[in-house]
Amino acid sequence: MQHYTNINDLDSLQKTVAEAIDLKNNELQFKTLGEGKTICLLFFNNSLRTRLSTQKAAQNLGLNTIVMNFGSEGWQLEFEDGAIMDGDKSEHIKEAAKVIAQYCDIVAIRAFASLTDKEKDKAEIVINSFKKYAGIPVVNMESATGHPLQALADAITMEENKVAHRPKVVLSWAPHPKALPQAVANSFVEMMQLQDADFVITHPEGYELDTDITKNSTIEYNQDKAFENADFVYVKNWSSFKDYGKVVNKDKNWTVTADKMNLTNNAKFMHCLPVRRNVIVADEVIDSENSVVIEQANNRTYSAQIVLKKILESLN
Ligand code: SN0
Repeated sequence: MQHYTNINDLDSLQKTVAEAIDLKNNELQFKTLGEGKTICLLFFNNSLRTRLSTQKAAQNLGLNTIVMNFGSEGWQLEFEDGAIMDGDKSEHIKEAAKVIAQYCDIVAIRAFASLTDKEKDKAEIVINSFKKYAGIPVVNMESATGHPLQALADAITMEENKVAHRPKVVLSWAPHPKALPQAVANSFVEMMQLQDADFVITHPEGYELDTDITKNSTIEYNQDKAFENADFVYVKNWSSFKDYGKVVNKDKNWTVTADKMNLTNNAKFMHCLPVRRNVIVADEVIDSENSVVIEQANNRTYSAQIVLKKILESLN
């Protein structure tokens, strides 16, 4: 595998999940694979799990890691071709990417959606510019439209908690005070499209995700109905795609409570974290035995490690 910027970069999701679980059982089995090689982790936005788990994953493979909080410490980058750089942008991506590529063998990038310019976000300017100019493997640590390392960790977590029958999996929107990206939800949808499951997306009207991503996935506007018989409930807020980046509804009735979970088939509660308690989910649910959020976060290490392993194998 050359780059990992989308879940579909994996040749087989099911095989990769099995390999990740095998790694988890013996995480140092490839501890010399990355010897003498370096990964740069560039953060244009905040992080807890992504930063620590990706660094841990790299370390388990013997890779050296350089972390940079580019958003607060780097020069402001210009991405437009032919720009007259007389404003606040100090450096062009053409130089920055080529320079960074001289210091490392893999570059991993976190650059959230602007939520102001739909076309630019959809074009994945940051990730694609690094792909174009750096000439080394690029890993997506949450871009404008996707968070494929999270989706792979979610697939691992679902495999570990699987039920005997074909599962019903619900992706539910929940309220949030701020406008958040659609990236986590998008990658979860793309991952679910590779699974054998009864998959339902539920959100209030106006929160439809990009139809280029959801394609013919089932949408149910009644959250209670969607939750009926669910085996997994994946909860996430996102801002409107249609009314791009706007918060068009903060309806408290969408908060996931014990009453809502009682509609399900004893479903596992999932969330990528960080989560706003008692806004997205009631304490009684996230603190319950059915909550697998801490396992999801643990699986971020093995999701990153299997991806880095595949990239390293293609370099060697
Ligand atoms: C990010 C998002 O894409 O929704 C990262 C999730 C992995 N989440 C947030 O920015 C939450 C911020 C907040 O204030 O709750």
